[in-house]
Amino acid sequence: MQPVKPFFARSVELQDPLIGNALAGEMHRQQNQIELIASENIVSRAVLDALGHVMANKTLEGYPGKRFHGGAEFVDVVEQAAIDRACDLFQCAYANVQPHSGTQANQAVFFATLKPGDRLLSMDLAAGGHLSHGAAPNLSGQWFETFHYGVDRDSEQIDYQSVAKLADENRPRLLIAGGSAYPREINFKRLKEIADSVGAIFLVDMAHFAGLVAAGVHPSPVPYADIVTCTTTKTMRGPRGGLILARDASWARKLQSAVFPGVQGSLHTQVIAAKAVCLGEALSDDFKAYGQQIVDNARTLADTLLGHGINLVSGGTDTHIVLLNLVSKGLSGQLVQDSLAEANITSNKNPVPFDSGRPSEWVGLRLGVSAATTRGLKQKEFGILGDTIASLIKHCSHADESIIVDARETVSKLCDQYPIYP
Ligand code: DSN
Repeated sequence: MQPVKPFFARSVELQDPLIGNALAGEMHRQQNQIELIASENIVSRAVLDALGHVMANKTLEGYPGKRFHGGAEFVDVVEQAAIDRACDLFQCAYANVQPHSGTQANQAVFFATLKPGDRLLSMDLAAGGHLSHGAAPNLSGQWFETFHYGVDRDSEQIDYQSVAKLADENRPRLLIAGGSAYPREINFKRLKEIADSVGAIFLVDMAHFAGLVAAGVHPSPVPYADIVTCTTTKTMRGPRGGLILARDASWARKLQSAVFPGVQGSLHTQVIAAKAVCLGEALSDDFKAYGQQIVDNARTLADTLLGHGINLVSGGTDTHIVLLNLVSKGLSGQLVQDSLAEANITSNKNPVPFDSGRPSEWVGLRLGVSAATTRGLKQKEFGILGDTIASLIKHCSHADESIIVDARETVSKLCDQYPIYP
């Protein structure tokens, strides 16, 4: 017998030091900073095992039991488990676990439900919407005639009357709810009524809050929406990828062929395995407790920042997202993002409702608590983080190096106290 070739045994560190060092650097970065980007999370070792598995070698097209290539028996087990777990978790009759991302899940829904030139109505980007919901630079904005609804100027929450008016005036074929930076619960029942009143299909993109729905700490859109999409990252705490769900099977045939062969080819087999693991984790009681802790932590962070006189879009949060409006401080989101980064807290600048500037001029900062909650931080630690963030914001107007030194020490202690990955 020939010995196994070094090709099959050499680690990436030995095989490719440039990439190996960057991977090690990324591990160190994640271990030693507090992640507050709302679309990120820290996955389990089991999810990482699946992502790095030889299942990645397998090429397959089609669906379990109906493949175009041989050797599908183990991937079929994995994909069917992912489908069954998704249906169980979200109480729906249909699940497609193949979309490579949330945007591709949305594209498949568009392919199944719309023709080029059809109208869609969705939340605008500054109000918290998403690029793939008809934003001008996105394919969806170029191929469909898009109308946007926003939020009420006072409450900064969805203005349902204006959605109804826009729907009535423009008669969209598709009404979309959900986005990337809306911190409040959405009234799915009201939006379904609006969609029905104009004969529109109702899509909810729950990419950000899917994990909260899974944990039972946020209302589910599944009973109201015709189709639901989400990612398995963010609050779901799984691999990068998308899901399409529907409470009944009426769209199943069109959605199946819209994903494959409509907008995708071979499935990412190892990602499907990781999705199955993450969906299994999300069915556990531990995940329910995790979801509740996310909501508790986000409220603590919001209350702490409000206590420091920092304005929050909509005045608070019902989800994992806390969106700061820095306009009264005379600061840009970029400046505050950079200040937090100096203390090893990672965040992102964001538009706030009615923000019309370029990204460098946006006056919002989006914070999300899911990843730090995965580390184990609870309300007490989020109170400390809120105080630290408030002092870093102060540092932006009144530079004081001791603030950075103190904040770095606080973050370092939290990271040591709540380590990730041995
Ligand atoms: N839409 C981006 C975000 O929310 O950060 C990526 O999912």
